[in-house]
Amino acid sequence: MTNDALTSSITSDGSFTRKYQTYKFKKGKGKFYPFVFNDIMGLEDRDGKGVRTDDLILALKGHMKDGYQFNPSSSLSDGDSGYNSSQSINDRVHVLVYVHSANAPQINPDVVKKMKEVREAASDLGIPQLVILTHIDEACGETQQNVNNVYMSKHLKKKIDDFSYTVGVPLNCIVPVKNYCDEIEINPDVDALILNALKLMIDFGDDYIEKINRLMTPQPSSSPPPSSFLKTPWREIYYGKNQELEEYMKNFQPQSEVKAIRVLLCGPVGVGKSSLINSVNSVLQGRITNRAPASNTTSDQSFTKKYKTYNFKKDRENNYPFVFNDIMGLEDGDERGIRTDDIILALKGHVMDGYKFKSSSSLSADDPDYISSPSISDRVHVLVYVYSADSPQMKPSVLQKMKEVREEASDLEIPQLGILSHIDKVCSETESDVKNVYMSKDLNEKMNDFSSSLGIPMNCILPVKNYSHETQLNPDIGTLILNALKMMIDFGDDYIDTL
Ligand SMILES: Nc1nc2c(ncn2[C@@H]2O[C@H](COP(=O)(O)OP(=O)(O)OP(=O)(O)O)[C@@H](O)[C@H]2O)c(=O)[nH]1
Ligand SMILES: [Mg+2]
Repeated sequence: MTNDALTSSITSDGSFTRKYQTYKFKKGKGKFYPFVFNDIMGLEDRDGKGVRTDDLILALKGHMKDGYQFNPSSSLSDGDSGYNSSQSINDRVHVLVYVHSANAPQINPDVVKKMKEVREAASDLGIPQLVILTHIDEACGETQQNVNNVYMSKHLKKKIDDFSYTVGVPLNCIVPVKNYCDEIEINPDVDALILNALKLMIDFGDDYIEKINRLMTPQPSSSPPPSSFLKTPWREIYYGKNQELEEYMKNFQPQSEVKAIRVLLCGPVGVGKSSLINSVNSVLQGRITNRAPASNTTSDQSFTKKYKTYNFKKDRENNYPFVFNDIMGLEDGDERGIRTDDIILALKGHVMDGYKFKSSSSLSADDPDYISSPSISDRVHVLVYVYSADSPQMKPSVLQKMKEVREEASDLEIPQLGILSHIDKVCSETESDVKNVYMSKDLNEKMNDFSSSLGIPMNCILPVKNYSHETQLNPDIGTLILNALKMMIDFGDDYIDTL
């Protein structure tokens, strides 16, 4: 016979147990059973008396330190010495047992309410729950005589049914016991009931721990997710031939006497227009450069505000015979971002280098930045729509603006192509190696969407990764940039030949 947990023989409506206490059970010398019981203060009717439900819930979650002294008028809080803020699975409760006396009158509604609150929290946490109905020996004469009569007592059956109904615990989770109280000898029948209840508790707890562990360890999925990766690329591209492309750029001469092929970049805010200019320059200079200011902040307002021409140094004296024009980004809504009529003026060569765009009004013919009689060189020879593979679907108003520009450019017969940037952001395969660009189904889909929304043929859409965080050149990024650049200048060259 043992008496580790202090019990009270006085019948009172105030709880005798005041502390949160963990009890271990000795198995042998220096050994313990792998289960512990936690005793707490009892639930009482009325607020400010007995254990608080929020304290009970904190205990369920493992926040209550062993030895914590309950305070019925205020709950344990983060920062208290009794609060365990770094609780582990071991500190959590793995089985919640409601103990109720078969000899007690109907449970007080306030206590029922508190029990339900705890039950709800425990259910949310997935903690298995069962009920131990004690004092079965006092339920009726038959059980008092012999606890083996427990499942024959109608009175006890009714008690169990009532309790199940009131608290909402299924009947098969309610087990009757008789605790040792006045005995000095152990009784095998009493033991059988206790052991039966104990078995249920540890089995429930074990199932719960297994469930938590299962949830915490990633399970290998039985069938692999559908692959978004193709076995063979859908478009051929030759890597490792940058030198040939660089040579091509060096030897390139426009077919007509136009000084430089003018490439205009347009597209929504933050898609990488300025970065594309920097990336082209980096590839041509053989080192990372940053001439066109690009913005690293995510904003819905364009960072670039001016019409700016960028040329690229070929050697000490000469520039390459092509220039890029950076402009303000297109924004969602009216009077926001660059105006489409300003882009159209730029296409026709009316916009002076350095002009600062205004969202509220277009460049007018009497403005000093207006070129009234543009030369062929002032005009745009290739229009490039830049879009990010990392962006969601284009906003309808932005798409509408792009379409307006496209219509005008088509009227002017300016060749157009699309550049899809941020390909490294589409999937882990392109992030780790841009050479995978034509094997990603997602990217293929993005390029198709881009093509169909603007009506640009797929073979005029090229993917790139701009230099963004890199401090060194990467030949494969270079290949994509050089391929895009070659298409731009070839298209431009074809166009100026017709002028
Ligand atoms: N990872 C990655 N980042 C990129 C890429 N292209 C651009 N960026 C980043 O995207 C951000 C915006 O790039 P910008 O070049 O400023 O974009 P923009 O189109 O000029 O933007 P506005 O001038 O504001 O209209 C910057 O932080 C760039 O470093 C790319 O291909 N991959
Ligand atoms: Mg910009």
